[in-house]
Amino acid sequence: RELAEDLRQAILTNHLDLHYQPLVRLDTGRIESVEALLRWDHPKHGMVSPLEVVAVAEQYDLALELNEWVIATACQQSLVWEAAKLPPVKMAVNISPAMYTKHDLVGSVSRIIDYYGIKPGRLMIEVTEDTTMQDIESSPDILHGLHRLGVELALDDFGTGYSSLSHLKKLPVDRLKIDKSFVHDLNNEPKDLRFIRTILSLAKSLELEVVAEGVELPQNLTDLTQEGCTLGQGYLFSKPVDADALEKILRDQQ
Ligand code: G
Ligand code: G
Ligand code: MN
Ligand code: NA
Repeated sequence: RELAEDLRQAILTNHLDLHYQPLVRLDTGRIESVEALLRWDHPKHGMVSPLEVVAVAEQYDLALELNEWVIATACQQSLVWEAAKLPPVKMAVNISPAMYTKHDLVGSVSRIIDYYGIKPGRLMIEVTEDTTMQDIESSPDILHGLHRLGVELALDDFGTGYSSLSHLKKLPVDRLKIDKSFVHDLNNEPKDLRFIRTILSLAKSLELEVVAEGVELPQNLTDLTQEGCTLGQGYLFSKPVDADALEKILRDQQ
């Protein structure tokens, strides 16, 4: 509860931070987009895991404030990079379950992109497969609503949830992000390799892009490329870094 009060203050006073991790094209190594990841350096407790921050926000009715802070801050950063004439990259943000199920996500995103005047196509919303299942009835409407705004959609942690093919077919998402648990041991786990093959062929038939998360080893890159995966994210390319460090990475790529 004390942490919740601190979090409320941190949101209000802008004492949270976003780090950014590149998603790269596996063939060229060029950055295609960046994912914004929440960081909270608590004055007393030090770094608080984003999972805990999200859990506290969900429990103490701060999900709306937190998610709006994340979306708005990511949009501002995207505009800063655009003004600095850096190579254009899409900005991906994570949405928490309560924002999806209890609040007007479409309304919030709409207001924020209007307010900042960011190109909607520059913004990518990530929701986990599980979150879309929690609100299985309204999911197609929410996602269609976001699509109508022009933002892109990614299904996060894909493969760890229980969504069915028929569920997936109803969701107007643009990309699937294969959970890192299937990627890291690809070379030694025939099951994971078969799983990834299945996802790639499913994605092809549904005309979705696929991102492999948790690419850590050169061998992962080799395996994924061989299987025809085109986008990846992971420590092999870069860990999540602060805005200045990411700006430098983008600049070096010009
Ligand atoms: O960045 P890190 O690997 O520590 O993130 C741990 C988890 O927290 C990941 O599952 C990530 O999706 C989630 N996470 C990070 N930032 C955010 C955020 O801004 N919003 C939400 N809802 N989840 C986040
Ligand atoms: O759940 P989501 O995919 O949003 O979580 C992203 C999280 O994964 C971030 O917290 C990030 O720090 C972490 N991450 C990113 N790349 C790697 C990686 O190569 N290996 C591992 N173990 N974690 C990673
Ligand atoms: Mn994510
Ligand atoms: Na993920």
